[in-house]
Amino acid sequence: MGLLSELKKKALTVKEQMLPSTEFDAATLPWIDHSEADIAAFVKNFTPRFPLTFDLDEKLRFWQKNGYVILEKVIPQELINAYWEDVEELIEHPEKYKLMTRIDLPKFEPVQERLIKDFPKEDLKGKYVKLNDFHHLSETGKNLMTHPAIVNFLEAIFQQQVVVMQSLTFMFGSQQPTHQDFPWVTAKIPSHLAAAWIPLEDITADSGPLYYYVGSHKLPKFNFGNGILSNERSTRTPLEFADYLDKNCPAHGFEKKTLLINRGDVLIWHSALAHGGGLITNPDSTRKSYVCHYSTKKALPFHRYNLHAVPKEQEYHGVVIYEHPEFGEQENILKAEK
Ligand SMILES: O=C(O)CCC(=O)C(=O)O
Repeated sequence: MGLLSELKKKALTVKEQMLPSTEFDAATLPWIDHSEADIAAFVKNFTPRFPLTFDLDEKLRFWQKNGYVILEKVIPQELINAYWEDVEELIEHPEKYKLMTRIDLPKFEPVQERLIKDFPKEDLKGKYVKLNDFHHLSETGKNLMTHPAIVNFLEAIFQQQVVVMQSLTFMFGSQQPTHQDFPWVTAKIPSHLAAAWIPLEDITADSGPLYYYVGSHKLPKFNFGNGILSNERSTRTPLEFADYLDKNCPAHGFEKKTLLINRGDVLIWHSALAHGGGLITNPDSTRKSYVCHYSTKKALPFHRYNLHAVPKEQEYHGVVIYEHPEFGEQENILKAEK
């Protein structure tokens, strides 16, 4: 490390220790997170981009109180089938595609994240596989993550142009410890973040379903030793964070719920909703799912793989998706059917 960056790091460390952040910045908070948010007035004046397929007033009230919404039967089955066909093509022919993939198995340590072609093919169909940002290759993935029902809801809560931040595709449950997304999945404005959990099959209780604590977006924020975001200067670990959430959510009366939704439904959750992946109790039970994180143009004016370059923009259903900064030649290599 050069002298200048070392000095910078020291100054930041001191600043964060003296004055650690304890909350999101009120000046950039989405309107609905303000205690005085007037949902009735908002709905009266809001023009959704697409015809509404759910009761916006009811869903916004539910979101404000609970930190999530479930939109039922909004995604067409054909769109889900077409996306899964792309996933199968990828897994059958990994040598053709440039995609970073993570497999959390000890045998792949210390490099558990690699180009998909660098894993043995048989492991790609097993557990602990996370396909990172497959939407870059799959145009259907882009159409699915920007389905009009999702866009209508995100534009209502953010009141700004929505931007895709990342996506994860799973074949099996993640069994991830409890966490909130904002300390990790950071844009310039950490409160400008929401995620959609799109089941690609009906979800069963034995497959390690997602769980979440209802209302936990209002929990006082965890201090990583240097504020509410986790970074290389933090002195507290992800496991301490999980422990804080698992103890304090029940203590605040936030009920733990399991997400048993079906193909066609979608869960959208708040940046600070505590959630995790449940235990897989039947090792054969798959849990095919597509998890997409979104921010706003203001908070994420760059691709998160290259914070300094001006990104190439694409637009799907009004949502900005930045082209992959390194693998641009493979963008949309799997075309959506016309
Ligand atoms: O789907 C899961 O099990 C976990 C996904 C998740 O927690 C996340 O993407 O933040």
